[in-house]
Amino acid sequence: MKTPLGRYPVNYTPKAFITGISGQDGSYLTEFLVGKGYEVHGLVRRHSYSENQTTRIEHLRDKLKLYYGDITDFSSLLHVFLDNNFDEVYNLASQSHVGVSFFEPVYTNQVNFIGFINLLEIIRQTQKLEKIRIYQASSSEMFGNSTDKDGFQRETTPMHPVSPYGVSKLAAYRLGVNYRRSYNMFISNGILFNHESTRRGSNFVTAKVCKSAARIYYELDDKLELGNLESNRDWGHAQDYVRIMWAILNEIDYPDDFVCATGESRSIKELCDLAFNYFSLDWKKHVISTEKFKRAEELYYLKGDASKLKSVISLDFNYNFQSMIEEMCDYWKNYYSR
Ligand code: NAP
Ligand code: G4F
Repeated sequence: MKTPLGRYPVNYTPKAFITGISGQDGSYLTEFLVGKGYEVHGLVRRHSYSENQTTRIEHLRDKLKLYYGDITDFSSLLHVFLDNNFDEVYNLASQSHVGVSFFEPVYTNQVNFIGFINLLEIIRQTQKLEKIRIYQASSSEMFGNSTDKDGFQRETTPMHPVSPYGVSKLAAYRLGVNYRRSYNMFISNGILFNHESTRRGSNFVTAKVCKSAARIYYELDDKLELGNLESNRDWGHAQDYVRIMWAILNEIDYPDDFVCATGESRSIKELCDLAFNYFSLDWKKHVISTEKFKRAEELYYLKGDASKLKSVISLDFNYNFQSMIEEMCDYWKNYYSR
């Protein structure tokens, strides 16, 4: 077995617990931690279609310890933590769709905020606090339409979220800081900007566009309905970003809050241009903007400054925007060619 790099003694097998293990980031993080020799445990929700519970982590199933549970259900977490002492906890569980959060504001806050209180309280009362390190999946959505004068968002930029999701993430972020100070717990917030991959849910805009361009290419569809085309996002790759989550807990020996971003912002129109060009299509002939996919309040512009993080760890990203979108288009092209 490979010895995990970093702060653990040789031959020690660290134990990590991941909420949201079945999601985009959870699945890549699991691969990464298993590759480093961790014993990985994770919380999985019950789905009516059971294959959906673990689709993204099916290839790793025999290496994992999975528990049925829900972060809003205190008891489902309690028995896991009473039975184990973890070295690292990654809280990735989330109702993570911003648009959906306008339709499910209470549930979004129950999962993203109350769920995190559940987790922190159980950790505080059952774990060795001098040992355990906790990563909280905070989000650039917390900034809302707030930027510094130079057009970037960074850790010190005022946070004025414009969605129930953003509000829930800001509440959880502040709770993490509060528990860090109150109880001397090692809790770090990764303020991650958008990150995508072939495992991205296809109701997020990058995957929706790549998937739809593939369907139009194969003449399965002719039109793509999107919402607001005027937004800009700082898009990175999920595989690059899960390495940063780990580094925030393992390569920095104090808990803190860190922005992780590429520092480049792209528009939805640029995204459409790139994805449709991949299929030799003209997006303007196929994409229409409809009210149905517009949000009650929009966040128009994200561009992150990761200087604070770069000053303490190296950010070597394997992907840029173009290579990421091409990989996603490849994936959807192959998917429909079957
Ligand atoms: P994702 O693909 O939507 O995954 C979310 C995960 O949370 C899934 O495993 C989901 O389980 C689980 N989950 C949802 N509700 C739950 C509940 N009540 N109890 C337990 N688990 C629950 O999201 P992601 O893109 O991997 O994002 C990971 C985390 O980073 C999230 O907290 C997200 O808000 C945050 N984040 C993401 C980005 C981004 O651009 N991707 C940027 C900043 C922050 P099911 O599989 O059963 O649905
Ligand atoms: O892909 P999106 O849904 O991502 P959004 O809202 O930025 O949220 C993602 O990133 C956050 C980090 O900033 C995460 F915290 C969060 O969990 C999630 O992963 O939308 C991106 C932009 C928005 O401006 C949206 O209005 O695309 C615009 N958009 C235009 N048409 C659309 C659509 N978004 C979606 N999902 N679907 C559309 O049809």
